[in-house]
Amino acid sequence: MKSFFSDIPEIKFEGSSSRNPFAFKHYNATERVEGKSMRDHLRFAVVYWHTFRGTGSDPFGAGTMQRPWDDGSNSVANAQKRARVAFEFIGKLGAPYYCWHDRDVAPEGRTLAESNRNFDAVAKVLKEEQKRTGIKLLWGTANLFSHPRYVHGASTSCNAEVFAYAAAQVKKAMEVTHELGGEGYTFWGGREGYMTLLNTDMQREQEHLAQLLHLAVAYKKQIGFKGQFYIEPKPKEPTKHQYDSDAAACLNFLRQYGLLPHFKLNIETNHATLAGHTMQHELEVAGAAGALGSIDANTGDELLGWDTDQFPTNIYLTTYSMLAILKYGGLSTGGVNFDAKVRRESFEPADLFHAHIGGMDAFARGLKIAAAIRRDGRLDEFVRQRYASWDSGIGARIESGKATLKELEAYSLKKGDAAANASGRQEFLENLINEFI
Ligand code: XLS
Ligand code: NI
Ligand code: NI
Repeated sequence: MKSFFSDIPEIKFEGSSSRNPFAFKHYNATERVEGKSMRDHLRFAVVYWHTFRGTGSDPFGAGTMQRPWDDGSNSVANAQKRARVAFEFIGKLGAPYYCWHDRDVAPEGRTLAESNRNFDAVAKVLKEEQKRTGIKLLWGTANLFSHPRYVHGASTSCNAEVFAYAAAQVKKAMEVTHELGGEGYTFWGGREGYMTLLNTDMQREQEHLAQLLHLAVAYKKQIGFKGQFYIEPKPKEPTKHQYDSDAAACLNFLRQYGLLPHFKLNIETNHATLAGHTMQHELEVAGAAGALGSIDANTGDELLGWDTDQFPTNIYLTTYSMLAILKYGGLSTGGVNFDAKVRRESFEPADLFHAHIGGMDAFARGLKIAAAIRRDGRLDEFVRQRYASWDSGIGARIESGKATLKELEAYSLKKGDAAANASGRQEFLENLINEFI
């Protein structure tokens, strides 16, 4: 096949003094950090939807992206060609993984049967390309939000026929993920929420969402798919309120419906900020519950209130993300998936390289800085000290669950006022972080 990126070299690590825009300054795949290669820590993935299907259109204007390999048609042949180009791109970049929705890779047909045939025809090419390049599928997912049939949601639709159709789509997407050796499968509740409560039976809708997930868990077992299931929280957009609104809401939902053992969370930065949280907060909530699975790495614009899905370049963001990820043992089945799109104004193919190189370098720096902070030990030691009153005496007794209210009253009456508090030292700790940035 004709090369579409012949003017762009394979992206290599050249070190921080390099001025080559088509080189990594910090991401050195084989360099070891905390005993593991950067490649294995970060497990970078390229998303098919933004990178190969994004047109650059917005509510006020048409698409702008120059994608010379794409004939603009909805044909299977075009989709197959695009797949080969995608692997040329991912291979040159040196990312080990990619992710897709069913409808990104293959065109939707007039019937479900035709859609499934189209999907199989493109999956055949994806499989060949995976084999040729060694690039692997981090996770697959079904697009249950773009088609007008999903106007009222998919599994949470008021229309049972739509639930059935969504279930069929999930079944097929799971099969193809399995066929391609996918290491995970993600559920993002695209329109699983409401626009107004006036027309919504929220309890029933949530039960239906849980039902679809239970059906998927059962089918996973049936076909022997060993990949990890993920739920991706997002509070709003396209709906006013999405049921999987943030990490805490997802965990509560999974627990309530007996699904927690089967799922981990896929945390996306811009979704965290839309929920009014930091990425670090969401990672902590997931990690503390043993449910930190994967991340959709992007960033929002703090002055814009929607999911702008920009590439992450902020070193504080990547440092805080990697601190949380390392703290909870790293991404095992998951990865750093660039659910991000180049700006509408960045319409040349070369911009796709700049965007990914920048994101990968930002995460590599975040990883190195987080590891250095951990090696230094002062931050951890400060937190350990801060809770030292729990390690012995009355604190240890409370933690052990043996203390009663009566006993604590007697203790406090005898002691008088609680012991003086120590400073939280926020500014000191912020300065400490800056020593490493
Ligand atoms: C949209 C979501 C979506 C999921 C996959 O905001 O981030 O892209 O990651 O369905
Ligand atoms: Ni996402
Ligand atoms: Ni998103």
